[in-house]
Amino acid sequence: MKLSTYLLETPERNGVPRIFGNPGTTEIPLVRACEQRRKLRYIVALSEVAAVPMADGYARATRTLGVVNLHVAPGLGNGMGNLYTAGIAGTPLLVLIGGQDRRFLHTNPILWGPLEKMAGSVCKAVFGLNTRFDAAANVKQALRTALTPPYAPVALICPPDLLEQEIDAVPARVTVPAPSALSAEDARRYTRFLATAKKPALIAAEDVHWNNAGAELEKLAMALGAPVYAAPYTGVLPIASRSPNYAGYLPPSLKQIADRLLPHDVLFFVGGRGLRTTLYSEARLPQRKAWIGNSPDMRSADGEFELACIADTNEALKQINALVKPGAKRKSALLRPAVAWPARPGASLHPSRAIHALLARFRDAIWVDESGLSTSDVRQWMELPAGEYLINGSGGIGWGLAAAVGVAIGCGKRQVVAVIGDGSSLYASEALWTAAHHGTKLLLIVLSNRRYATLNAAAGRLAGGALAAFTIEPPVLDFSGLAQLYGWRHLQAATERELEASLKSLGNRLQANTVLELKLDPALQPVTASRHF
Ligand SMILES: Cc1ncc(C[n+]2csc(CCOP(=O)(O)OP(=O)(O)O)c2C)c(N)n1
Ligand SMILES: [Mg+2]
Repeated sequence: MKLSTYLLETPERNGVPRIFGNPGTTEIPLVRACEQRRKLRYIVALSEVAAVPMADGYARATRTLGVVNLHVAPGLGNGMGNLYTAGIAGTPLLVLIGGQDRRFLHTNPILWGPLEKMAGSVCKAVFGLNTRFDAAANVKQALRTALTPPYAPVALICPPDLLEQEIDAVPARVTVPAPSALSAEDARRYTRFLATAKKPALIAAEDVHWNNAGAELEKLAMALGAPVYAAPYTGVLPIASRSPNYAGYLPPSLKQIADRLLPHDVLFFVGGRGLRTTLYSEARLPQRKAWIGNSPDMRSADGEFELACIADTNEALKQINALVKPGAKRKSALLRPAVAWPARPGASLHPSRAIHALLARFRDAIWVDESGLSTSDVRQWMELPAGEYLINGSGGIGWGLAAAVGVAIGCGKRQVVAVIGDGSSLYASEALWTAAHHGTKLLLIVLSNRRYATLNAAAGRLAGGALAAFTIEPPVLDFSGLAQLYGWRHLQAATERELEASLKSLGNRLQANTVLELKLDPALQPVTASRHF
């Protein structure tokens, strides 16, 4: 068969039904082969900046491998910021990169570039298709590497001249190394370690999502009466926020984390590679610590781990749960910290009251959150199942809108809600086209404060006050124009009454992709705004 067919049929036989990408001449063999397949679909994004988070959001929400196709050097360059994000959040992505036709590569044709070097800076491994003899083995190896934890993007460079050649290979399922459990002795060690704790805390991150370990984590938390915190910037909610032991996301500041964890004597990190924080702050974490997770690249923010094992977190927690003395099921006393509920402000729409109302209205939806300074409000009140709240995870904004489109394509029957800051919504807004083209029914809530309010909050700390550069008006951005450009419905609300009317007009289930633009008074801060720095 042609290598292009093999390249598509191998992921297809391994459960991949979609490839996201922005194609060019080098992708013509691939796109043509895709159009001849019955199941596999090539989902066009209008830029690589949108294609990568679409594949990432799709992968996270469906807990499967995402595949994205990028066009030679500039296309790969456009995708790199969001490949970085996928790597930090630990998403399994196979990145098919169009190489140049090797017959004239020595002439430096347009779009040529150091693909290996570029991809190598944001992918955990880079493979190439070099000859018809190594091609099948390298396709399988790239796929196997992408499916093997720790998850991250894996690149496969695909020169189109080779894709047209016949190879002698049969597509098949690849064998992925089985996830490892703890040794019996290590399982006992963790259990003894937890038994010495008076007030343990569990800190969960992405591995819990990918290993499907939320239920085992909840079981351990119940047995220990320990709260479960999500590590700061965890890209997918690792445990149900309805759980009686869920204690919220840790704030992205070491000082605030230290304050929050002060009542605890033992910290058990389940998954992840450490604590991702925003600005430098001075603080100690004097607690005894243990870690378990998928990546050898883990680090302790302060002090050292007494125990650390690389293992599948679901298997490991099962083993530990089998050994933990079955105590009475205990709820944690330490839950999300209370906040003062804001009074209704005259005619304006308070951002916290708006978020609260929207969470109540769409409590059964999957949420994608890049709402800037409102993010901590969303986390304060959300009551969502594990895996159904997604953020970029890296701090790299411009991911959320396109990721939500990927989530909506992956979870066709579910309502998806994206809540995005006005600034963040404009990095890859062309993703709206892909949603319209595929008839998703996404709700995009744009928080229009005409500011980079998060940066002003940081400037308050670092520069003594807001900076002119962080005001993004004039002109006043009118999102109805954006909605119209891409064939989306547009609603807007500047008061609580208008918000109520908008929600009413949406009905029980959205009938069309809708932008709901909330016109906010920038003087009104989210009630949890101080948690960001
Ligand atoms: C890729 C990337 N570019 C720039 C930044 C810096 N940055 C952090 S927050 C922010 C503004 C976010 O604005 P908006 O989405 O309107 O939310 P708000 O802060 O107003 O709540 C920017 C530009 C970043 N984090 N990532
Ligand atoms: Mg803003």
